[in-house]
Amino acid sequence: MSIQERDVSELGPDERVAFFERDAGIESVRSDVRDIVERVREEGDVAVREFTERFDDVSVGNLEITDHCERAYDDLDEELLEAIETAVANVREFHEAQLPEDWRETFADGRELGRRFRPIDRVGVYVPGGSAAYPSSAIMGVVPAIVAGVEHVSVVTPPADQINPVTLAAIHAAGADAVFSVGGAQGIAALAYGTESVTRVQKIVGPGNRWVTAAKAEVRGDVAIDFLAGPSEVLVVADDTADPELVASELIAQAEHDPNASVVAVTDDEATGEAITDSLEQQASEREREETIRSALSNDASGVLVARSMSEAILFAEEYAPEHLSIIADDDEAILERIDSAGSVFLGPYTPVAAGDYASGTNHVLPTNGGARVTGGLSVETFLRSTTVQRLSETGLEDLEDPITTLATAEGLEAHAESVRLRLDRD
Ligand code: HSO
Ligand code: ZN
Repeated sequence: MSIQERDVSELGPDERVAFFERDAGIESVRSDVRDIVERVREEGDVAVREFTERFDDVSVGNLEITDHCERAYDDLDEELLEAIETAVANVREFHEAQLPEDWRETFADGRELGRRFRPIDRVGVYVPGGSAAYPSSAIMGVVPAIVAGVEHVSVVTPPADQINPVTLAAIHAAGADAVFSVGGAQGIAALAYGTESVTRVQKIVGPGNRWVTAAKAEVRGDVAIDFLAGPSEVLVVADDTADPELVASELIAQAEHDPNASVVAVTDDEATGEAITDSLEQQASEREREETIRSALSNDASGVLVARSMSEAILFAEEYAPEHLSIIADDDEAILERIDSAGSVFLGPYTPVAAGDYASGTNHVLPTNGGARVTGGLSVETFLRSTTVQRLSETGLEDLEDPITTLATAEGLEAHAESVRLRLDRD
């Protein structure tokens, strides 16, 4: 099957639902995941080992593999090492620029108010493995936590016959404190509740497959999480100045992640739309992961869409709220002005999504399934908590006496009112 070519204005209600109400597809594994989480919570390492044998077909010795990461780093070939170090440096630099400063300000009437930011103490990062081992995701999860000042960063990653040495080296380069060879729902449960080997954390971040995502949904509440991320998505807004081959290459690139990836091009120019479709066909057949790519292209939430105007194209993009938004058009800044919902935006022909996936410095752990309507991707703030601070002067409190005591009385909370009066009636 190939990609659907449609006019935006002719989409029916069901088609619009398919585009705009994407979900992470975790329902089908929910009850299995609940059992796994429960068993790990109750039995710790024993259950972790059992599930690892069952799902990964590996019997692990030591769950902790922190030393292996250092060795993998030392043994890695020069070119890979340099690539990792460049990515780490750029991601660190961008995230350092996000560090908020504590502040205090004196507002009118002797009210001194402020905010301070402190890192979360213990954080867990899930690093995917399996058929898609992602060293880059290790960097994206760990570096911002380190920059935020997190005291202890644990990583869990699934064991394969042999865990990808590049992933291990990247975990080390990123600066993780402890690394464990456990993946899937059991990895998330181990981080959430702790086991004999794995230290319990307070927040879990990072992308994973359906099992991982369902497990994050399951433990949420007992532990904080970033968000529930589904398969990769990209939406390209293109006008008639866009090179159709570049547009198609963006769709193909994200399509190779997952048969359930969602990839869309929307353009106000019919000829451009047709050329994108042709190029997709051509490029798909040239790629190593052709099968995965073709599945993703044929998804209900994938398509080449022709809009009657750029405004209609922009409205579609806004409603889609993609994980990645690429704008390849003459006046890209004006288009961006009209977009509020996107995880990460890529402007112009020289800015492929792959730049943000690996090395430009922005984070690639981003909200999918329309999550960009309400949240952004991983950032330094993900790993910080904020505290407000205040000091009132005597006159500052005097000025607030009436509103506080009046509201407290209205709420029937006399002791609140009294705690104010007591201070002012003293002399
Ligand atoms: N595009 C993915 C991240 C990634 N790409 C990792 C390559 N490696 C996030 O949707
Ligand atoms: Zn990618």
